[in-house]
Amino acid sequence: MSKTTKSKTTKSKIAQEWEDMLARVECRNPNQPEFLTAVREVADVVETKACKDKAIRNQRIFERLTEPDRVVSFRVCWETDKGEIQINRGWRVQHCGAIGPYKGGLRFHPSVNLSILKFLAFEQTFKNALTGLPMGGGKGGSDFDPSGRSDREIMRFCQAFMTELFRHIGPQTDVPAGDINVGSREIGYLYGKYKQLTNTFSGAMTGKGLSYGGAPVRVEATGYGLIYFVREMLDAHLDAIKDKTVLISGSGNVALHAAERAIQLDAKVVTLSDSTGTLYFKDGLTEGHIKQIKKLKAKDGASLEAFKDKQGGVFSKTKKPWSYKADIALPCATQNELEEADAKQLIKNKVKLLAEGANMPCTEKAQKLLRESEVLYAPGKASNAGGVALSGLEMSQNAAFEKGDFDTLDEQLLSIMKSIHEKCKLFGSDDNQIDYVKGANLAAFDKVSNAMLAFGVH
Ligand code: NDP
Ligand code: 2IT
Repeated sequence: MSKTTKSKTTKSKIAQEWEDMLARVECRNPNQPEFLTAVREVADVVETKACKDKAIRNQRIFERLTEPDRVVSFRVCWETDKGEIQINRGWRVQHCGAIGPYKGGLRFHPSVNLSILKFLAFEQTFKNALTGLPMGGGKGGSDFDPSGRSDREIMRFCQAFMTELFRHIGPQTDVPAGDINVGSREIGYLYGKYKQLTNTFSGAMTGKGLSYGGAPVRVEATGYGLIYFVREMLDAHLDAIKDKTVLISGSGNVALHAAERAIQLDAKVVTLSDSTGTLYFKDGLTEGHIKQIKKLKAKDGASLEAFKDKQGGVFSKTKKPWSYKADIALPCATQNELEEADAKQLIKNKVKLLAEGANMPCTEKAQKLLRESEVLYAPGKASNAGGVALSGLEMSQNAAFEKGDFDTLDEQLLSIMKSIHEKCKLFGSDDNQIDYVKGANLAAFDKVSNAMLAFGVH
């Protein structure tokens, strides 16, 4: 056999093994579309490295990463104000502890299931690696629907949830934080119960209130970090955020703080949305509007439609933000909220940049279209890493028994977002173009796989 034929045969055997591995992952995880989509995105990017690098290939590092270290599922039983018994399901997915304690948020939403939490935990492992801080990946939550629930009911649910979760977490083991429908109030109830059950006061959770160990800027960090990342992307392409028109979806923690920072940097934010529809302001929202919307949203279940100061603004129950013309699109609500047709519309409207504030907001088909177009596209694991980065700084603060100040932490956040952009550039540059999906996934995989190789087989 000639040398070339031999190397071709070897190559195709390796490619076949990779395909078989992906088929096994699909087989082992039936009915988990979100998880499989997240795996496919990383697999596509790291395939060459994972196949070429003998140690990574022989040690089956990528396949190991498709199986969470541990998944805990538990019953959450609680009582409504009327004394009715409610039963929900709670989970914690401890995905990968190779580079630090498991770290990631908790989500309370009726749509939560194991596929969604496994995708979020998988993504979190790579996102956390990009921050440069020693944090592994995890995610948890419940199918509990908080809408329409009283404050006391939320408290009882959080306490019941922590009564089971507390035995699986700890400052050196697993450090949960917030995500959809888990904000400052819920973290307070959860952490209070943890503290009581363990008789400790430690950094076992982040996103804590400032009076009990929380870090300034944690609340703002995901949205602010997203805008810092967008600024780096524009800067790398000789452009700037000033005067850019911006579409934002969602009106929660990430969306409102992204809007706030963008407005402060003289961009024109024209949309926000929620599960009831989209609010459009042709001349741009002001910081005053954002303040009012924050107040409105703090009221349980309030829809954006109830936002009264609509001079110059319109609310549509049917339109998505992506139907409007703009330079920048920032999906900040939830997974799969931006579909193929939306991506087509954005491309047709000549959007310049799309950066994900939410986790996996673009469907697989939408992502493909965007990556094939001229649009600068940043995946969430890079562009929304500011939140967990600040969580990492909160963990350091707690471990050192210290308290950070707003300006210093904001500077640190900026510097972490810049360093993530640098990693994307380093690992994702082709012909002077930055492929952010390639850069983010390769940089993160490089770090996680190195650690896993060091530990040997387990
Ligand atoms: P919030 O609960 O504060 O806000 C979520 C927003 O998204 C709300 O406006 C909500 O509308 C909307 N939304 C949620 N689910 C749906 C749905 N199924 N359809 C339409 N709209 C929906 O959550 P966050 O802002 O914290 O999180 C938003 C996204 O950002 C999530 O993907 C999260 O994983 C991601 N993320 C969050 C981080 C954080 O630090 N909080 C860090 C990194 C990423 P409504 O109120 O009507 O339900
Ligand atoms: O998706 C995310 O990065 C978060 N919800 C934040 C996680 C954290 O631990 O701060």
